[in-house]
Amino acid sequence: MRTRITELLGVKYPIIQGGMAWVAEHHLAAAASQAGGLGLIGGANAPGEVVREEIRKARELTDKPFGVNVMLMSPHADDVAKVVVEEGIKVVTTGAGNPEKYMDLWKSAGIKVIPVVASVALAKRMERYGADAVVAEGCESGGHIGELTTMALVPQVVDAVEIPVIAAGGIGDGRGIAAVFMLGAEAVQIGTRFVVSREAVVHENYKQRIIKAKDIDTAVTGRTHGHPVRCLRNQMTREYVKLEAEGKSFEELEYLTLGTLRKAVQEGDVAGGTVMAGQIAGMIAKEQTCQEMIEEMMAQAQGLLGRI
Ligand code: TUI
Repeated sequence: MRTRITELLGVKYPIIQGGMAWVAEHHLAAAASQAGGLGLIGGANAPGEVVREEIRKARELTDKPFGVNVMLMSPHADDVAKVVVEEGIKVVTTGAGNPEKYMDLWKSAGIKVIPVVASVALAKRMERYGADAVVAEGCESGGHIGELTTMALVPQVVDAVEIPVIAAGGIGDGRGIAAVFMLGAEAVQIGTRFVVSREAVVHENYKQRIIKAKDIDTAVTGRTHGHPVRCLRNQMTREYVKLEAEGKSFEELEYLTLGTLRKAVQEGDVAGGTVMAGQIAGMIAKEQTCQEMIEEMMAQAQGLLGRI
């Protein structure tokens, strides 16, 4: 399955592993790239030097291309933006904001820039600023989300821009890949399923919570402050909803969320921690290697698309 995205990125398969905070570190990024997709290191809230180390460690594990996701709400975003240039990273994705102020720096360094967008307006703006592609991410995703579903967002973004569109949100198997190709996407970005990959250095409790999740087990916190985050329902989300109703400030609530994501991913506190996951968590039944996942999904997608 060759598309403009496989050509642009120089990858075998049109699958990008999401640059998830705390989860997308060098082991996962290297494994996803090694398996023929595009792995991403998630910059999240990490300082530039930590991201530099992650890049160097990933390079020891693979000679395939991988990228870095720059989380624009991070206080270290300016530093991370420079580190990716200094380290010769070829692909950058961005999330949770508008990356305009970094576009010139990255484009002049020859970096392929792929902003994650949740609206047609931002997609068009990013194209004008020289983006090479966009990820259109629907609100089925885990983590920080926009308003529209993947089904509604992807075809509208495809119609609005000339650059290739990568679909994200609610995709967990080959059926989802085939479906978004029908909507005009030329690749997919997948997060939640890769959390449960063998290579993801994520606490076993977190992986098991995703494996045991049912379709209706995610909740969205933070809607009142305009920063909605999807995660699995637990003691933390109940507490958050309570504090949100009491009118606590965005800063207080944001602090609660970010600190507790690390607690869930690294310490396995899946009750008091934030267990970010998308709506397809209910479809994930077992841990597999990145290679097993990618090959299974591609075979299923190709079978379906071949029939049409
Ligand atoms: O960024 C993500 N997902 C994330 S980031 C993250 S770390 C975090 N944790 C807690 C609170 C906040 C952040 C966890 N998950 N996905 C990409 C994405 N970007 N989804 C939606 C957007 C988005 C939304 C609005 C991008 C731009 C935007 O508007 C920007 C503008 O200025 O118009």
